[in-house]
Amino acid sequence: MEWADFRSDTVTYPTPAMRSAMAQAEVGDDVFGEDPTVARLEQMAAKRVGMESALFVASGTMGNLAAVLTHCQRGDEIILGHRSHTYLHEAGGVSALGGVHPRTVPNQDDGTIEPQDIVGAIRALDDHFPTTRLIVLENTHNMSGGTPLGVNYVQQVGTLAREHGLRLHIDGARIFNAAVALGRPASELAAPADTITFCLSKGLCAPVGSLLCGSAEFIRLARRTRKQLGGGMRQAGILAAAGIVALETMVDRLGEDHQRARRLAAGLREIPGIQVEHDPPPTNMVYFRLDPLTGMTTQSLIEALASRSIRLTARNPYRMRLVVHYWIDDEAIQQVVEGIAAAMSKP
Ligand code: TLP
Repeated sequence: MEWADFRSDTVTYPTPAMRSAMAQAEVGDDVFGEDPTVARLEQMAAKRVGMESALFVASGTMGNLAAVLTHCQRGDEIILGHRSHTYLHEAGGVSALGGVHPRTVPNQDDGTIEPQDIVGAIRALDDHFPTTRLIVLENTHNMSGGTPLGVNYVQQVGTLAREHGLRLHIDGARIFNAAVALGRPASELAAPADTITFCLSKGLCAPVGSLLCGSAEFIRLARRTRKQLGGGMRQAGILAAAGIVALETMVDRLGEDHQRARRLAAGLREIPGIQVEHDPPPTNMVYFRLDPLTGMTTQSLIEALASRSIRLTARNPYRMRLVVHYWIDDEAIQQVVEGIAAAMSKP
């Protein structure tokens, strides 16, 4: 059975071109620095985001964790949004494994953090306090509707970080969605940061992997951190080969996903009892709320749509996120809107 899967863009499986590149990849032991395909991917990745160097890691979570553990020591503090992925959805890795203290400040509706909130959270030098070391931004901001953070905003935070002797890391899991939506190169969005992580395994369809990018010296240290995390991979060129195809062929098309997401939102907003958030959706995600008075819950929608071979997932009983990606076509958009409308119209 063919499912239309809207749960995430992480569900994307590799394209035929990726499978063939994987089958033919030249490989070596990457822990010895001998995998030419990984080396090529790392060079391409660094270039795309305008950084000196890059490191291939198993996941976005590992990329962010390796970044934080390399930037910080035990007892250091990072400032990040209260709805950031690193704070909410990375199993507390920075504190569990790094002894790093997360200091949350409010994310605004557009995923930004007010610069004055960042400044207000910076610790004075005092033996009572953790040491503020790093600011973490997320672009696009997942929990804020997949909203891209603009170039000016990121520059402002970069300047603020430098003024206060702090570093800036960007969780750019979907940085290319941001770049395409804003019509700016990813390198411009990354320029104010010291480091950035981006994912190959989401909208870009590669099966596995993310890149942590930064200065040559930072990446040299991060390579050791990755080893400590058990992330030194051997013939990883098999995976990197798909990543190269992803970077070469899957970035420019992300605008198609954004267009379909807008079409999806336009269909959903017509359905009584549904309130689309962040409407029109800025990138590839559509968040919506159900009016509790309709008697429907997200669980009942999930069940109703499963009978139409459509997979959905929920944030809570009244809030849902649908994600558009390469394997979602126009027909799937039409089917999900029709399916949700039908389910909502049942007494
Ligand atoms: N996000 C996943 C889930 O974990 C929620 C999703 O379906 O959106 N940063 C951001 C902004 C992310 O959205 C994700 C994954 C990650 C990091 C982690 O990437 P992976 O899953 O590769 O560890």
